[in-house]
Amino acid sequence: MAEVKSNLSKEAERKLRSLFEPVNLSLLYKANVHGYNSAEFHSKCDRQGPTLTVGYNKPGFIFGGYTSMSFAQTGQHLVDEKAFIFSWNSNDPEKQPLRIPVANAQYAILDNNGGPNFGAALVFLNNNVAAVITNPGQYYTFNAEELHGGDLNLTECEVYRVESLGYMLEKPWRTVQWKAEKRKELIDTIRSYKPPVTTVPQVRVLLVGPVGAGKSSFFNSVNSVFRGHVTSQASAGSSATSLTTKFRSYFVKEGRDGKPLPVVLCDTMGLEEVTGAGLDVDDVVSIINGHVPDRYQFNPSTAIQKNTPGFIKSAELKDRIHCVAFVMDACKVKIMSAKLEEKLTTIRKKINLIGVPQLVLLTKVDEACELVASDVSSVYKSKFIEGKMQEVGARLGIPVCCIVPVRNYNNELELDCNTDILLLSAVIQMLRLADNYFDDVGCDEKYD
Ligand SMILES: Nc1nc2c(ncn2[C@@H]2O[C@H](COP(=O)(O)OP(=O)(O)OP(=O)(O)O)[C@@H](O)[C@H]2O)c(=O)[nH]1
Ligand SMILES: [Mg+2]
Repeated sequence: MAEVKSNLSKEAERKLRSLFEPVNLSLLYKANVHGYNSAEFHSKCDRQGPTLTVGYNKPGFIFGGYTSMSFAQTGQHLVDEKAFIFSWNSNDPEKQPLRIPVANAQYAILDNNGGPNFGAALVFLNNNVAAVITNPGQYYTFNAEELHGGDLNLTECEVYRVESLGYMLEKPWRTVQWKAEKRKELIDTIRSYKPPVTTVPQVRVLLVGPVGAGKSSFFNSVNSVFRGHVTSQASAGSSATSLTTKFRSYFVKEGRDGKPLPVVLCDTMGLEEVTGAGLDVDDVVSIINGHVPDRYQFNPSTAIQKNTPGFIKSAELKDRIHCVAFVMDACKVKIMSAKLEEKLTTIRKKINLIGVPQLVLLTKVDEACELVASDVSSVYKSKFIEGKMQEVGARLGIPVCCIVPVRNYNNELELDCNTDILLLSAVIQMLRLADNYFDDVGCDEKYD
């Protein structure tokens, strides 16, 4: 399934998060995409831990309920002292959301095979229609008019997984010098890097990962650091399927007319969970072996063949990929589907056979943790980000020492020193891994 976008505006999300301790909200289910259908809701939301159900109506009310329990279609009432229902009127943005705690925790949630059901007081997806039933009573006490303004019809219904952001460590678990001198030192190291094999002028790093993970943005961000201002040469943005459809080998240049740096970032189409959609696993192998030309138009239904126009038959070491970066969105790690994980594992196995070193770029650390959003230098103090790094490592079978968090530039115009340091550190890590690769292959250039 391609990327599904949340309906919440930044302001609405901030307001809803204010109902909790610091949390992250990950979208699991969206009725206008997955259908107003309780079976669909259960297939996406059962056994996901705490969730927030959010309904939207025409008058601008955003309302719903929270449960700290998992939906599991037990047919029983779930006891949940932490459950509450809420409402926020987007026409009155200054006002804090209304929070109605459960009055009788024994009946907080009716966990049947219907939609989210808050003690029969607020019921979603009843009869699979785009409307709610409200029934203020002994389990939740509220004024229905205040909750939804009198309009029971929904324009959208979403369910989010609610994950606690945990706490901030006093000491970071990786030490980084967040100083302008460090930034300069990293830039100098990259600028003066030379691959140890004379026939290879530049290290080629392949960026692979799910649709919308931030592959193109990573190139744009690194390029921005060396250009001295934020640029966006590669198209980046949100789209249901991959925005990038061509293979691109991007040179990073220092300044406008500067000479290319010794690293080339190779951008690919996003991976999708279904077969025949997004980047083809066999295309990854061909790219790594240096057979795919720049600007090759990916075809999700067939991988590149020897007789495809442009196919590079006699690829040399300089044409091959010397390091692979799996680009993974920190906000999506938890909800990554088993099918996508399987595809990534298949790719990993194939790359292992070829013997190319790999790392993970964990992107969107700002979106995943608001504490990091307000201060990028706290990235190694955030328990939440540490947890995400461990989790993505476990799911992809990559040790945490090969995982680097990054925050790509996405809507700002000016560079930020700490953001640059994270981006540059990621590039340094790629160069180190490429060095290992060159050590392994030596000067032997005989490849298939
Ligand atoms: N907040 C934030 N947004 C990011 C970050 N990285 C990427 N984005 C945003 O995420 C969206 C997708 O980014 P892209 O760079 O287009 O992702 P991609 O992996 O190239 O996607 P496809 O080419 O479609 O597979 C864009 O709207 C970016 O602005 C990040 O680190 N933080
Ligand atoms: Mg892209």
